[in-house]
Amino acid sequence: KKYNVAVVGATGAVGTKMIEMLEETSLPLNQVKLLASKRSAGKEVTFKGETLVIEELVPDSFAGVDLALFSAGGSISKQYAPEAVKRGAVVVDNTSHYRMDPEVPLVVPEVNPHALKRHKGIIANPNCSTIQMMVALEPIRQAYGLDRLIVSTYQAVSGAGIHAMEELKSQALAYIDGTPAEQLTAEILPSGGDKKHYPIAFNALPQIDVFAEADYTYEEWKMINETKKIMEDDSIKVVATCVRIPVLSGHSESIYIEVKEAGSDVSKIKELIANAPGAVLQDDPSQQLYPQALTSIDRKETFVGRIRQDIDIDKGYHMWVVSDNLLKGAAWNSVQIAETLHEMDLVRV
Ligand code: A2P
Ligand code: 11C
Repeated sequence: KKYNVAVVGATGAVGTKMIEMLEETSLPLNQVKLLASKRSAGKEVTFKGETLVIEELVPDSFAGVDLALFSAGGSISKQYAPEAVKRGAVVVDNTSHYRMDPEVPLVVPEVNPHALKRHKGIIANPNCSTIQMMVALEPIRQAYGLDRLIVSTYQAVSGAGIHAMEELKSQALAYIDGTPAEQLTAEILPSGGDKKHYPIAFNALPQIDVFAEADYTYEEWKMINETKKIMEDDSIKVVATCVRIPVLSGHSESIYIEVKEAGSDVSKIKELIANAPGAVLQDDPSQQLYPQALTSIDRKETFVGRIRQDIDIDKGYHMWVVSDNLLKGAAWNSVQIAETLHEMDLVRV
């Protein structure tokens, strides 16, 4: 069986990477269909040396499609994912729209591939900042249990899309050219959906997405709720502070965990990470070796370092976790879900 695959949002920051991941996938491919808005229809993209033309997304785009990867925003997924399923396609959705729907599996293949078995046509790809945290923490959870985690993020602008990347670049150039901070043009960040916009160049913005319950942002709630769903444990205490920084790609996270069981130590935690699927241990203070956003770009793995025991709490550990938010955080995790569906013979509605 060879699959017809559609990419929805093919011109975006994530969609572009989905195309790259499909060029290297082990998934047997027949046709690849690239979909975006009317604005992009007719644009050409090279795929494995061939020219593909972007088509306008309409419900009938999904006729004959086996697998559809969505990354064009929540409202597009809400409207078109059911259209794709109706036409027999399995949807891997990278937006937040379906993630907390109890009928929809929320999957990180290294953590809960078994959840794919109960899919009814739509599988949700978690938020980028959640995914890399799951890859790093799952081996520790399996060995010692997780009582609580406290995470602070340092997130790249590509998480907010291609236009946010352009916004950072133009502000940075303008600021270096002498434009004062209060005259920099900001139209997207911290959140396209909020009223006020602030410069991101040479700044740090403690707001990702809009504010929600108890003064946490949606991004923070995503990390809290998605962690419990993916790890299938509502008793894990999770809290997050999400911050945007002027980095183009590569989300970084400072994570504090407290494990449940006795018997852990730093060397055992390091060994767990070193052997964990999808994780790479980069931790040697004597060589100044630790994960960095820049060196994570275009890599599929999640990098973990700065692992230390807490000074006061026996079962407490700190670590620094970095991954390319457009790859493991989005495009690669989606294509990896598609590969896993194929391996489990689940590419059917
Ligand atoms: P387009 O380039 O035609 O606007 P990003 O997250 O990087 O901003 O990318 C968003 C993606 O979603 C782009 O590929 C964009 O296509 C696509 N998109 C936005 N609105 C629509 C729409 N109404 N129908 C289909 N695709 C859309
Ligand atoms: C960011 N994590 O970095 C967001 C992007 O729920 O899929 C992904 C938003 C989502 O801005």
